[in-house]
Amino acid sequence: MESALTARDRVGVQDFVLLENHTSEAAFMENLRKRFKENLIYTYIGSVLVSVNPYKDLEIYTKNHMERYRGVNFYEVSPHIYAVSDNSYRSMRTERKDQCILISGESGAGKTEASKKILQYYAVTCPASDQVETVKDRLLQSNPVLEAFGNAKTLRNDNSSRFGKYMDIQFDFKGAPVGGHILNYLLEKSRVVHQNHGERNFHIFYQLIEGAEEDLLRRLGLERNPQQYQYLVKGNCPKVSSINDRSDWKVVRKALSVVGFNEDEVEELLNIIASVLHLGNIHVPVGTLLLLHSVTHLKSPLNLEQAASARDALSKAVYGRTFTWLVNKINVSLAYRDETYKNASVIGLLDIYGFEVFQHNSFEQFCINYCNEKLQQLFIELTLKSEQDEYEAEGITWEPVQYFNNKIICDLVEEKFKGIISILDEECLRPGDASDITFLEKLENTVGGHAHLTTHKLADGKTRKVMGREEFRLLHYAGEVNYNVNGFLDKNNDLLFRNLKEVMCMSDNKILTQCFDRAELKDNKRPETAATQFKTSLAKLMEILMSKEPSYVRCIKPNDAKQAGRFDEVLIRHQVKYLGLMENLRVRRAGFAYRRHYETFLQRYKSLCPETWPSWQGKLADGVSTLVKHLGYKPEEYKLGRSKIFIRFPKTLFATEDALETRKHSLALSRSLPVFLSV
Ligand code: AD9
Ligand code: MG
Repeated sequence: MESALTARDRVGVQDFVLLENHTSEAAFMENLRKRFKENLIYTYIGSVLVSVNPYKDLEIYTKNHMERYRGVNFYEVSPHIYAVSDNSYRSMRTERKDQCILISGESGAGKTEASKKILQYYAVTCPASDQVETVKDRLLQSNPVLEAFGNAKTLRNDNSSRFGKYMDIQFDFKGAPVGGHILNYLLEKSRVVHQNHGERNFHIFYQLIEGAEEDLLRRLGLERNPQQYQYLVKGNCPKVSSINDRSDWKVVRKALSVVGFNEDEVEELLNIIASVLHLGNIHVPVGTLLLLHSVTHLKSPLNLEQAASARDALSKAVYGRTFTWLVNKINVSLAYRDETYKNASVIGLLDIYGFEVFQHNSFEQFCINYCNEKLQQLFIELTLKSEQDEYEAEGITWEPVQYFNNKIICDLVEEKFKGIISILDEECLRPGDASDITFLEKLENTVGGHAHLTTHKLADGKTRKVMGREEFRLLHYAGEVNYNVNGFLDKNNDLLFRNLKEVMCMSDNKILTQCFDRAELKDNKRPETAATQFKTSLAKLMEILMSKEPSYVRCIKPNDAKQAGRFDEVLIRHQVKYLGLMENLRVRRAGFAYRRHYETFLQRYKSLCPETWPSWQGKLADGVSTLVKHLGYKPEEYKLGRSKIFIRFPKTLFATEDALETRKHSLALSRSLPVFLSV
């Protein structure tokens, strides 16, 4: 049998707090690298799960694996997304407290995959009844539907989420999933009408064209060739090697039925998708479609460019609203119906679009990266807070660790009056000569001196050559991004000609009439800008998350080539830095590396002390105290809290583990390897 020590040499430690040289970034990286090479993509920092995208299918998500993690303590098995799932589930059940699992990391790091694994874990391992089976299916099948309409190939990720998603899974008192609810955040609508080189439109367009039966295509007036459609040729990338649009179509088509769409509804939905494509080809005379009708019947005459932009605005509005309608429709199908379930417990799953930087970054990247700042801020506040709370609850003194707090960047973006969003809104509402450039000028004048913002103008009036005249640069927690202001005002205003809205309201497509409500026409109030709506919805999301007990999955992208087996040191070290993993580790270690409930600790090590073996009859705390004294723990090595023992150094625990191992060997027990050191 391989000894514990050599196993550690080969595959590293399963929890970074066990690293001997815990402040060294090199040791951290080495551990991550060792494990990655062995296909061990998961490692803990205490209870935080660090996950490195393997870019290949690993045999670690089978039903057997799920069983292995079911009802088992976090530390008794090797790190896994299932361990986090199970831990949240058990906390929800035993402590009756709502949970949330926050998955973060940059674009392509594996957030969406992680969230799917969690959902699958619950679907398979949680108790069920007949009715519950339908709910489980619907929960699972909502994914392919939303991904078809809300994900797309970008340069960073072939299946990139272009909307933010927060999903509540509701459980009844028996622990069976009984319902769900999805909140969606700001879809990147601009993709409908334009894609950068090497990128695609949303998957559904290609799936429909490649996969639909001849009949259906004919009814929709579509040809089986994406190149025919202006909205699909901008990125010059109709095919992606990792994607099979035709088989995906089948999956999505089936999923639509599972989540409760009847044939008519599917047809109406696809009609809208087809109409958007036709709209993009507006110069082609296909007079029968209602959507075209609307553009050609605009009352005010428009020049060519204006007409194209009005058409694109309509396409974006139609697609965006249909997406929201789709989420609502899924929510109706996921809503639990039984009144007795009113007091359901909840596990929330957050899977947003990850931080992204391209050559050209616009309003969409600004919103996406702002959202990531907010999530990072939450992580900082809650990891510090929960650690502090635990020491407090257990009556243990705490030594704080310094973090880089990205609140300063969040404030820069969202502060009232002098935040970037406020300044942008001001320009959007200002009549007269307001433009993207005047917005940039205002930004320079108001926050030009901010440590996290730069423009091409220098304080001495000279200009900065490396930056474009239309750009501002934000120094985000995850790195620098240059944003081009072109289009910021239009995208933030997100306005649609009134005539177009009117025509939409008259449509005989039932989905469209739900998307474009007549009441909206009467309302002359200016709608809130896109950025402000986003800011408000993010603030609400933070409140929701704060009210729950959080678990974290920190996803890391190993390389930019989307390749298996490639561990790019520079890229990964950068992520380790900005995700604050070293600080996270330091916080964990500044106080006590380990904490265990008295009962767990005693149960595991009682055989090492004659007074606690085979069982301890007195108070648990006294038993633990007797045990550690017998083991020779020095007073500075541990503290006894109200319900847990806190151990300062990993080596103390290692020694105890070694003692247990020696005893096991001497008893020639063939039981499994020690839990804390197993991989
Ligand atoms: V984005 O911010 O939405 O652009 P994500 O969601 O972080 O991004 P995603 O989960 O979509 O990334 O992962 C990207 C790709 O990496 C997937 O399509 C898989 O091909 C691959 N991946 C990610 N996680 C795993 C995994 N656990 N096992 C195998 C994985 N492949
Ligand atoms: Mg994603």
